[in-house]
Amino acid sequence: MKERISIIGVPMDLGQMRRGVDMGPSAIRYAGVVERLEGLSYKIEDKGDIEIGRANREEEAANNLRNLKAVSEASVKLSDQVDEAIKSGSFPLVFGGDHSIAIGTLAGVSKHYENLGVIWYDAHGDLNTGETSPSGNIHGMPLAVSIGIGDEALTRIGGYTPKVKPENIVIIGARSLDQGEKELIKEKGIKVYTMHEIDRLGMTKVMEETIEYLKERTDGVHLSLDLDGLDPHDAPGVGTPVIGGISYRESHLAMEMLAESEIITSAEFVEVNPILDEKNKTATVAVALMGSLFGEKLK
Ligand code: B3U
Ligand code: MN
Ligand code: MN
Repeated sequence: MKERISIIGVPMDLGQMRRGVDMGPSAIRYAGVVERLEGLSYKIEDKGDIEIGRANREEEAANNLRNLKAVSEASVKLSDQVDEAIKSGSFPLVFGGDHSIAIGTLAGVSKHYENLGVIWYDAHGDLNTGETSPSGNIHGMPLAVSIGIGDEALTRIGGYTPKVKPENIVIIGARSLDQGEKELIKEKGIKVYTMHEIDRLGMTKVMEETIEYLKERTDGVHLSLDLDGLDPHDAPGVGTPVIGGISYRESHLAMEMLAESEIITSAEFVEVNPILDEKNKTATVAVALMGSLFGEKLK
C-alpha cells in the first residue's frame, strides 16, 4: 500500500430510496478512521465531501433510472477527485453514500490501469440496467455500468467505456441476484463466490483463489465493499440487508489476506446508513475492516 491515503467522502443517497445513507461519510469519520489509519503510520489527506445535487421529481421515473442526472453529475466530480488523488501518488479511499458512487470511483481509477481488477464485496450483483432493474435504483447498477452496459450518461463518465473487463471482476458474498443479473453473469463469465461457495470452501480458499486469479490478469485491483455484504447482525445499518451474509470474522480474514497480498490499489466502503444503524455499529465495523485492509496485523 502507498504511504499516503486520500479520503474522499460522497454523501450520495440518490441511487436508492432510503434516506440517511448520505450521512455515511460522517459516520465513518466519527468512528475514528483518520486516527486508526494514522496509527498505522499512513499520511492521511481528508479531501472532505463531494457536493451532491438534488433529486428531480419530474425526471424521477425516466427510463427506470431514478435521479439519473444528479447521479451522473456527482460521478463526474468523484471521478475527477479520484483521478487527482492517484496522479498525486496517493491511495484513493472513498466513503459512501450508496453504491451508485462506484460509477465515479471506477471512472477515476480505471484510466490509470491497462487491466484493472475489481473485487465486489456485496450481497447483490449490482448488475442491473434500466431494463432489468426491479427498482429503478441506480445503486443496483454500477457494476453493469462499469462493464459498459447501461445509459450513456453513466457508462461514458470520464469519456471512455468500459472501465472494467467482465473477466477481471470477482463478486464475493452474493445472495440476492435478480434474474437479469444471473443471465449477465453467465453471458459475460463473471466470477462469483456466492454465500454457498463461501460456506463450502471457507473464506481462506475463496480469498486465495481470488487473489491468485486477479494477480495473474490485472495490474491493479479496486475493492468495492458494500457493507450489506456482511451479515445484518454485524452490519445492521444498511438500506437493503439480506440475511445469511459474511461474518465480521470472515470479513477481517478477507481484508487481512488482501493486505498480505498487496494487490489492492484503491478502495471504497459504501452503503453505511447511520439512521438505520445501532449506535454507529456499521461505520465502526467499516473502520475496523479498513484497519485490517491497511495492514493492522502486519505492522
Ligand atoms: N437488486 C436490487 C436490490 C439491490 C441492489 N443493490 C442493493 N439492493 N443494495 C435492485 O434494486 O437492483
Ligand atoms: Mn452494492
Ligand atoms: Mn448490496
